[in-house]
Amino acid sequence: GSSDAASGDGGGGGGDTIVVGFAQTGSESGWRSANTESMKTAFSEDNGFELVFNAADNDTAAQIAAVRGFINQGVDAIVIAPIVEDGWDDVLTEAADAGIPVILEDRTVSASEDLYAAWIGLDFEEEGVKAGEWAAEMYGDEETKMVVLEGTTGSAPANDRATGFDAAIEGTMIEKIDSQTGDFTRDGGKSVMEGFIQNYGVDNIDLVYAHNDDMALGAIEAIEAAGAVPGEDIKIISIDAVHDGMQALVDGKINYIVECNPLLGDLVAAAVTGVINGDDVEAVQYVEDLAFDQAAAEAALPDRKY
Ligand code: GZL
Repeated sequence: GSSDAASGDGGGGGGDTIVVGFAQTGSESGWRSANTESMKTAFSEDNGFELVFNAADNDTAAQIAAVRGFINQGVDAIVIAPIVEDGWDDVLTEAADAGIPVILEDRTVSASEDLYAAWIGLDFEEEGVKAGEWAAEMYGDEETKMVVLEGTTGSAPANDRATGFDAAIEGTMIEKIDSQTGDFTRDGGKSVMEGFIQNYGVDNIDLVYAHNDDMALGAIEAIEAAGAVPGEDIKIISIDAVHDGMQALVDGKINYIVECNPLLGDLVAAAVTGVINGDDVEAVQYVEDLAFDQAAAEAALPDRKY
C-alpha cells in the first residue's frame, strides 16, 4: 500500500511491508482452520504484511524444512505453530544467526526462550486442570473407568493437557484404563475409540477425556456404532469449544468442553510489528479460555465466532 515516509522508526523489511513466513502445523482440526483464518486475516496486505504461508500436514520434518526455506528466502520475521515441542534448537539457532526474529503462536517448544522473541498461546495445563476438576466433581466419587484420546504425540497441548487433568483427578475414583493418540483428528479419535471398545467392551468404559473436539466427535461416531449413547452411557469431556463440539454439547453427546481460543492473529501480528520496530514485546502472552456445560453452550453458541 502507499507508504507514509515518516512512519515508524526504521526497522527491518526495507519499505513498510513486513514479509512474514508462517509455518502452520497443517489442517488437522476445526480449531486449526479457525487459527489459520485468524492469522491470514491479521497478516493481510492492508495491514502492511506479505504472508508466506506453509501448512506442514502435521509432519515435523516438513515444518522444519519450511522454516529453513523462510530463512533462505530472507523473510523479515518467522511465525511458527510448532507441531511438537522438541527438535527446534538447530533451525531456531540458524534463524537467530540469520538475524530473523521468530515468534511462536499457539503451541510452544522446549528450546531455550533465547531462541524466540515471544510465544502467544494458551495455558494448556490449565485447560487440562479445568477439564479434570469438572470430571473429579461429577464422577470422582464413584468407580469410573476412563479412556483418553491424546493429542499429537510430543505436542505441548497433548503433554500439558494430560499433566493438568491427571493432577486434578488425583485421589478420586476415576481410573485411567488406557490412553492413546488420535493425532487431534476426527478419524484418529474414531479409530482409537473403536480400538478401546474392541479391547474393553462398550459397557466397561464410563468416561472419555478427549484432548480436542475433533477426536471427541470421532469417538461419538464409534460409540453410536457400538449401540451406546454418547453423553449418557459414556460421558465425554473435551477441549477446544469449536462449533461442531459445542453443537454436540448442546445435543447432549458431549458433557463438558474447555475452550481453547484459536483467534490469536491480532496478538501475533502486534508482536511481529513490535519486534521488527525494536519495541519491547511481552515474551509470553496467554489468551483467556472459558469452559462450558450444556446450559452455557446453549447460551453461547449463537454468538460464537468459530
Ligand atoms: C491447541 C492446538 C490444538 C487444538 C487442536 O492450542 O494446538 O491443535 O486443541 C489442534 O484442535 O489440532
